[in-house]
This record gives sequence, C-alpha cells and structure tokens, in this order.
Amino acid sequence: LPKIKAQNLPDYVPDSKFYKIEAILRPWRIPHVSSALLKMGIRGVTVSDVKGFGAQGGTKERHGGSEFSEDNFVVKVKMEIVVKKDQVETVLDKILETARTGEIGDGKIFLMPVSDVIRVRTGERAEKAERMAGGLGDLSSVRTKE
Ligand code: AKG
Repeated sequence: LPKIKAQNLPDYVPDSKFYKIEAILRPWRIPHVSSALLKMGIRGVTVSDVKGFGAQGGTKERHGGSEFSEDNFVVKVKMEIVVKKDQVETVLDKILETARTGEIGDGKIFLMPVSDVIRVRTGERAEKAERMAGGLGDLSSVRTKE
C-alpha cells in the first residue's frame, strides 16, 4: 500500500474538502505520470490535448521541434484530477516526480478548491461522489482503521 498521511497544505491555500489539481505537462511524460497515479490508487483523471505558452513565450528549448504546433504554441497535455484534501500533497509529489525532466517546458500545476462533486449516474454528492471503489479513498480508509 502507498504511504498515505494527511499533509498540511500551505497557509495561503483556501480550505476546502476537495481540490482540483490541474497540471499542464509534456505529452510524452503523460503515460509515466498516469501509470504512477493509477498504481497509487488514484481513479478519475481527465486529460485534454492543449496548446499554450509560458514565460518563454513558447519559443525556447525546441527539443527537436516535436513539442511545437504549427502556430508556435507549445503542444501540452492538461491533466485534471479532483481529490480529497488529505490526498493533495501526495498526488502533487507524484506528478512532480514523474513529469519532471529539469528542462524548460516541464509545465506547471494549478491547485484550486472544489466546492462539490456530483456523480451523474446516482446524484450522489461530496465524498460519496468523489470516491471510486478500489481507489485511494479506499486505501486511506483501510489505513486509518489500522
Ligand atoms: C514557455 O513558453 O514558457 C516554454 O517553456 C516553451 C518551451 C516548452 O514548453 O517546451
């Protein structure tokens, strides 16, 4: 079982039950990131193909040009994951560890509070809707019963 412990978020982060982790990452790192998240029990990841630019204006460190689209925006993947508060730091660490190359263009992660989660099939809300059977929520509840 992965080590799961409640970790405190920095003071400046508004308190919430749930958070969305939105990571803009290099496309070719995505399989590595998503398999690591799956392995740690995360269920429920959304990815989108996106284009954009950051501080470099999308112009530096071409890496053979493979990450550049025709209009000079850089091709990235946006990965979105909604987790409970006590899972945020663990997931952030895992993304940093698996997405990082150390070169310009590794991307950025945004963290935002999420007010509610609603499962369309059942209308369930909050924890019942966020939790996926066999996912990290189950692993952490097993651990707290120890
Ligand atoms: C930026 O526009 O900030 C970049 O880092 C461009 C390089 C890249 O994302 O590969």
